[in-house]
Amino acid sequence: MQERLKELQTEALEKISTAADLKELNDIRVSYLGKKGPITEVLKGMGKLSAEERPKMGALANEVRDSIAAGIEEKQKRLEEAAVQEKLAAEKIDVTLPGRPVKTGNHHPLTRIIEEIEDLFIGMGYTVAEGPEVEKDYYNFEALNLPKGHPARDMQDSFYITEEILLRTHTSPVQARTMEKHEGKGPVKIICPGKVYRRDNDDATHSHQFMQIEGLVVDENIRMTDLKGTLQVFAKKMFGEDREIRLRPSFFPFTEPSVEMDISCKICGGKGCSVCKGTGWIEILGAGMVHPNVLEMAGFDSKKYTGFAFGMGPERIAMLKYGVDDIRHFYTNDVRFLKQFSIHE
Ligand code: 2NL
Repeated sequence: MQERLKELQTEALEKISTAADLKELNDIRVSYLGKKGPITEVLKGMGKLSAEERPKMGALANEVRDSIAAGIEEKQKRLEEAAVQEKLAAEKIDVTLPGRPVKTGNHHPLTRIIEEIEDLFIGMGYTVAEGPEVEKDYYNFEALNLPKGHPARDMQDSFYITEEILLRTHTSPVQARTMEKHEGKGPVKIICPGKVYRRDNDDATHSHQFMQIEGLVVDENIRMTDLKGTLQVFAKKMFGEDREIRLRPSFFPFTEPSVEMDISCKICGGKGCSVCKGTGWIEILGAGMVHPNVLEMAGFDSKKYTGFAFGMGPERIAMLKYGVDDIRHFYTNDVRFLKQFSIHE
């Protein structure tokens, strides 16, 4: 019996020392120290021993069981420690490695131009006004001195939704609405950017949907010279202090008198080149003194109040400023085009 116990001890300790993981170790614990294990079996045969031998054998059995249990505990500690070390090694990170670059987007070139123009006018005391793209015929045409049957309505072939509702063909209705809300009391000083729509066939210089920015000032004693000075400041800030402007007579139904503004060509310095088509001047925008009918329809007394307005196309400004040759680039949104306007490296 004594030999059998010693044998079990050696056998168990041998197995413990070769156990590769915690599961294997637990199997050893169950098979040697469990209720149905060999030590318990041996102890069951103690009844056959003499009274003198019984306590000695009991003590030995306890000793064997304790040494196996201690062996298991010791091994368990080492396996757990090894598991922690392995995990630490596997999860090791090098905190000195450089970080991965964060990819950033950038503003659309038109957004940049529009915000630049907005900021410029905000600096002169204007506020930004916006309005609906789906507009009433009244605000898009009638309130702007374009009654039904006016020939200029054909010039701006429009997307009608019903007889009285259309996609706005310019941002002027925003200004008509703002003036009307003012209830005839000046001053009004606003800049209106937004999307507009016209029934055009798209090509290098036309798009059925494009952007417009208009400005409007209404107050007492507003004169043509206020318009000219404002446009001069705008042209120099936008295109360079060395630019000159000139105003040519023109026609718009909502302004009288009406003008178109040119800036001196930067490419040739006024001598004439392909960009300015040999004239030395490049057309930038249209403007004029607000027509008395437009003021009256919005509730202003046109004997007391006068105003100026101007309108321009951000696409055209962006094309001139950045040398873009096709308006469709702004709307196809090829990233190879858009990336060139990134302010990041
Ligand atoms: C152009 C010309 C222009 C206006 C827009 C305007 C608005 C009101 C009253 C009077 Cl509410 N005028 N807007 C005036 C003159 C020209 O735009 O070539 N735009 C791209």
